[in-house]
Amino acid sequence: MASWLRVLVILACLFSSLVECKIRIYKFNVMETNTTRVCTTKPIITVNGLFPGPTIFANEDDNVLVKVVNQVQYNVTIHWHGIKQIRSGWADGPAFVTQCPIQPGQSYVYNFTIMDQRGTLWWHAHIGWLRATVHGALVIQPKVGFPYPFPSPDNEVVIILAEWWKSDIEALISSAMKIGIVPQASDAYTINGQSGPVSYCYSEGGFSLSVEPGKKYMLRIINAALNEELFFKIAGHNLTIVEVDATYVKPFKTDTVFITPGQTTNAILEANLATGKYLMTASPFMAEPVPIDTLAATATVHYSGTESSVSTTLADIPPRNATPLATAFVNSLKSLNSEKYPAKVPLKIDHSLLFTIGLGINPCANCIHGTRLAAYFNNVSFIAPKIALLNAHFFNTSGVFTDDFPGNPIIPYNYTGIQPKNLRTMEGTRLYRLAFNSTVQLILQDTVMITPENHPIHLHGMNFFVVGKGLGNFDPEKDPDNFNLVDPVERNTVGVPSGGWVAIRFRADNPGVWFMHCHLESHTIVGLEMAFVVDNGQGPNQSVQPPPTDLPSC
Ligand SMILES: *[C@@H]1O[C@H](CO)[C@@H](O)[C@H](O)[C@H]1NC(C)=O
Ligand SMILES: *[C@@H]1O[C@H](CO)[C@@H](O)[C@H](O)[C@H]1NC(C)=O
Ligand SMILES: *[C@@H]1O[C@H](CO)[C@@H](O)[C@H](O)[C@H]1NC(C)=O
Ligand SMILES: *[C@@H]1O[C@H](CO)[C@@H](O)[C@H](O)[C@H]1NC(C)=O
Ligand SMILES: *[C@@H]1O[C@H](CO)[C@@H](O)[C@H](O)[C@H]1NC(C)=O
Ligand SMILES: *[C@@H]1O[C@H](CO)[C@@H](O)[C@H](O)[C@H]1NC(C)=O
Ligand SMILES: *[C@@H]1O[C@H](CO)[C@@H](O)[C@H](O)[C@H]1NC(C)=O
Ligand SMILES: *[C@@H]1O[C@H](CO)[C@@H](O)[C@H](O)[C@H]1NC(C)=O
Ligand SMILES: *[C@@H]1O[C@H](CO)[C@@H](O)[C@H](O)[C@H]1NC(C)=O
Ligand SMILES: [Cu+2]
Repeated sequence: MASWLRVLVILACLFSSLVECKIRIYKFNVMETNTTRVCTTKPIITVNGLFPGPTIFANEDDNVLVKVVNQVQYNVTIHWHGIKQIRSGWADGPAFVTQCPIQPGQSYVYNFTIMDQRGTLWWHAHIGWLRATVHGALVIQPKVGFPYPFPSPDNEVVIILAEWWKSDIEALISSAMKIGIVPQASDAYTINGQSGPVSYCYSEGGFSLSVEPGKKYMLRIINAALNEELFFKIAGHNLTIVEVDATYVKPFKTDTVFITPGQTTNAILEANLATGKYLMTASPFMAEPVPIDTLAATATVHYSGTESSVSTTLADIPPRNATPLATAFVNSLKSLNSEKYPAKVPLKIDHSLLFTIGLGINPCANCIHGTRLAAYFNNVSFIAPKIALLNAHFFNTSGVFTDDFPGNPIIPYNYTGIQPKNLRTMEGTRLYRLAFNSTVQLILQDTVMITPENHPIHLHGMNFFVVGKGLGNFDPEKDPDNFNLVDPVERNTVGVPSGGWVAIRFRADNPGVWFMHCHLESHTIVGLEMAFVVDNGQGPNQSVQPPPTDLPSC
């Protein structure tokens, strides 16, 4: 873009309360940065030297242009998590799915327009485990003239929850993969980049949120952790949940937020006490008890005028396996489903699919145990291609993927019964093809292969409605009777309960190639991924745009 135009746009944006800002321009330098905030002084990879990275602010309908400049030794891509990318799949970001990586020294302008969504989303690297430190918030304000459908808060605050490793994470993951072992767990959790004053990982006191008595704060909470579902709470306060994954929900009060990696939650904090300091915590959830300490990241809500000597009111940290707490939170989520924001749940279904989810074990000649973990949808462990799937789809390049992904398990069995003897999986780059505007019901069924686990599954390119869930095996005769087709929550990432299932529905109204994967990186990296290919409809308005000229090549 010409520099005079840039200046003009920036000026317009400065007065965005008067003039609606149509174009948002950002520059992301991906760089090595020294940090002393958490635990160690090792260099980390950041955007613009910040951890968490910069917040992108936009309005619904804005065109967002982010020039990403790769100044590090690693290949980089950035994903705009939850942005629907209507016809602009080239800007979605997952490496080898919608683009080749931005190689060291190269740059790429992500160009997308935010349509028909508003709220909190986020962005993160979508290659290797770089997203551990390369992530930030994406705040979408509603269009002018469309106020929030709840009382406006006095202030808004981004709260990013993450995981921290003391050692170099890219080195750790590549050596673990080479010899087929599970990469070591993180050393700490963080709230806005700091772990809080915990003994095992010193960081300068932790994040502090200053509040004034009587005021309302909207917390835009993001779970950017790599491998942990989290509980979030503030001592002495209830929170009112008003939105998840940039869709409005029927407001409800809770003292504990449950949030999986990939999800976002807007919660109103009423500073309804006169004074004091209150602990904010982020602590892990794991349905199956595991022998790991419940370490929590801590921060503080600090009422103005409170002496620093006043002691902090502590929060009860939920036990790691507090499944009822997680379930109660999830069960409270319902779409707002108002006249202005109707829940457009597909009622007629064109594709009725069931994907099993689980972990298996495959032989591996170079691995120390002679085997490695593999993860799958329907027994297929995803193998990344050498060129991007969207490229192959757009240019009809054969030999990159097949479109024969099984819509249902090839060999049905009792998924949550006794563990099968054969733990092998198939490998492949298989996609599931959908006609433009066709409708899908997808049952995501956990299995007990190796161990049942809660998997947060994320779909790119389209939101879905969570119409049902249950424990054990999905029963196609009885379970649909209990589906909520009126006001189910709409989102982009859903936790599949450990040893159970969820049912989602969506309309394939966005042409392109859309990745679907577990948002636990330890599962993603061993193949818990697949993609839908949504064909073009009629004419340019229902077709993938041509690729931008600066799209990286492999
Ligand atoms: C980071 O710190 C190391 C050691 O103090 C120093 O050699 C290096 O130049 C620093 N890097 C940056 C990018 O500031
Ligand atoms: C962004 O994409 C739109 C739609 O393809 C295009 O019209 C516009 O020129 C692009 N902007 C830039 C700066 O390339
Ligand atoms: C939070 O909500 C619960 C349930 O409605 C209520 O029992 C509790 O007193 C509330 N706590 C605060 C601090 O408002
Ligand atoms: C790919 O194939 C489709 C369907 O046959 C055709 O409409 C399209 O023009 C082809 N695209 C290219 C780039 O050749
Ligand atoms: C599946 O296995 C579980 C656990 O052994 C058992 O309770 C259940 O009845 C089995 N379901 C079917 C359909 O056989
Ligand atoms: C998965 O695929 C492997 C390899 O083809 C096969 O041996 C195994 O039986 C399959 N498992 C299931 C549950 O279908
Ligand atoms: C998609 O299908 C629905 C239901 O048949 C229809 O109402 C809608 O107009 C279609 N959308 C497009 C873009 O064709
Ligand atoms: C395509 O979409 C644009 C913008 O929404 C609209 O103005 C135009 O009429 C549409 N064209 C067709 C052929 O539907
Ligand atoms: C980056 O990606 C390119 C294209 O796939 C590949 O050839 C290259 O080896 C990768 N470089 C690094 C540093 O991983
Ligand atoms: Cu994901």
